[in-house]
Amino acid sequence: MKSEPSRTKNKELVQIFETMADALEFKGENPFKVNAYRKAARVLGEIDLDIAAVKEEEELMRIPGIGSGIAKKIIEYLTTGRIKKYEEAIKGIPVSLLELLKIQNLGPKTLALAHKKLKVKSIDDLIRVIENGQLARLPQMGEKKVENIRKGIEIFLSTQQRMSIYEATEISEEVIEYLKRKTKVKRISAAGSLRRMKETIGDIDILATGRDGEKIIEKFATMPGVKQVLAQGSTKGSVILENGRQVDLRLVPPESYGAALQYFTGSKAHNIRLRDIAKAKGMKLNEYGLFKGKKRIAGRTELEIYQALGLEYVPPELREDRGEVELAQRHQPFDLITLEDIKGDLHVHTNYSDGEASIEAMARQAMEMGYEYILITDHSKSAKYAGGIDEERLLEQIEEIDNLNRKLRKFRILKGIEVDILNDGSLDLDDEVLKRLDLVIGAIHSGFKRNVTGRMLDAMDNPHLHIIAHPTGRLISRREGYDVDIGKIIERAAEKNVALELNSYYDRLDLNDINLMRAKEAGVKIAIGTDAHNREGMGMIRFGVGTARRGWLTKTDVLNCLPLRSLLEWRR
Ligand code: DGT
Ligand code: CA
Ligand code: CA
Repeated sequence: MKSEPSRTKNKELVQIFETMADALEFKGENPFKVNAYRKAARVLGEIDLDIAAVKEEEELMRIPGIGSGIAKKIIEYLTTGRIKKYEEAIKGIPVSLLELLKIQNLGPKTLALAHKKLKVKSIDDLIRVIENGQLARLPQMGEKKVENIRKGIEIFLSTQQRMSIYEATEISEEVIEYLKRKTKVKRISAAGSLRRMKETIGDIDILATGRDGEKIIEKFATMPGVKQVLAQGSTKGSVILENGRQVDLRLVPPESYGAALQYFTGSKAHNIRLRDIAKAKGMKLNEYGLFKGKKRIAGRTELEIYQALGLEYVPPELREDRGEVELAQRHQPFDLITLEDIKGDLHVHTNYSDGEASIEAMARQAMEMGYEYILITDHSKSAKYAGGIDEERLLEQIEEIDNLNRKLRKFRILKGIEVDILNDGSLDLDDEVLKRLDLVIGAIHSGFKRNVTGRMLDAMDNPHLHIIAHPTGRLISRREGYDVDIGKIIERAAEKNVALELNSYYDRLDLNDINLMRAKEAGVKIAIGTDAHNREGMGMIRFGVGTARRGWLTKTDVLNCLPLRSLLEWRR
């Protein structure tokens, strides 16, 4: 599991650097410094290298994103078990306070003030000073600000309890892999919200068949990484892992596997609809099968259950009772987009801005994934915190891409940019340079409260812009998103033939399922990109495609299902 002996040093260092970034931000330190630590944390979390095996500073500095300052601190940690600068950074800040910095709308300055004047040290303290009105009475605070903080707390509390789809996927794959290796399970699959590809997951449900259930459940309950066993029998096991996450394993007989998979995949709302349909046909549906009297007429596979109910098979991602049952009754095939339909990644960073890998490395990764093309989209100059590039540097990048394309066969690196939409709605780079690119993505990265809708609409007036990035700006675990009228954006995007992005990064998934349905309805094309900052990041595409499926998208709705030539023809 996650706590295998290898790479524990990486994990410890990720924690340390993240906390350092938070602490320095709280103390009002220079954002570049803060960012360097955040980046180091991300890099260490993602590289394959086990840091514990490193001896030399030089070795570390070869890792993109690790400079000499960070390298020195890592060596210090490996040799002495501590980092002096870390101790300095967190000095005087209680740990519970650092946690609070993850709350949306609660900036480091406000928190520092609440800490000093009202002795706020924990989330409970914070809720108390909101309830009794003390926070609103602090200088420069007021009811509106406090209301926003209250909303932030709600999001914080709700996402603290649920895990990201990324975390849930990693855990479930490791558990399934482990059980396949160590026990005699036959069929095994994730069920529940994870199989439906919901953006956050409460607990992980796994379903399996196999002889000697007791033994299988015992292996499950004693696997590495288990902190507490909630239940252990011959058909069900339930455990809490070291990281606090819950995993349930159920063993069912093969003749019920389809019925159980259907039942435990949910959603509850979808299941209720199916049960009613069964009832109306004089049948009974439960997790053991579909029955006519005492006779089981289906249960081995999900497909035979849907068929016996007179329905088209409904893909798990659609099972939310949002109209899928009615369509299945009319035998409309769903034809959803699949991972194999994706022909390229339309949002990728390189070491020209805040990415960690070269253009060529990202392109090679894309080729390994079987893509036809990749769109390079580094940040533009106003995004200083992300090392955004100016016109001159972009021209250099264009040249490098041209050279690489001459070298690569049957693959095309497309020239692009993730250009900032400025406060006045104009784009951050000259049209003269933008027009030399294959595709231009516009993005809001600052001024989240400043007329975001108007600025996006203005940006769409620029004929060089093709795609709007992460249109609502939400971060699932930490912020609600811009104050944007997404209905207006969708309407204008349809008019102007501008595509909207589905950003596949697990904490964004923006547009979300509901907005994707609206965009599709309006005839807007969707560009699925990963926003990858390294090679591994391109793997996030699976969450993008999962979300696209939840939004009912087919391959004809998605820009990067087009082969290269049609994609280039699509440009206005
Ligand atoms: P989560 O874990 O909160 O992200 O959401 P789910 O959907 O995984 O929910 P969970 O783990 O409570 O239960 C897994 C599935 O089991 C759920 O999607 C549908 C099914 N299920 C649970 N309770 C009921 C119920 O009372 N009636 C029906 N029909 N199905 C249920
Ligand atoms: Ca669940
Ligand atoms: Ca469950």
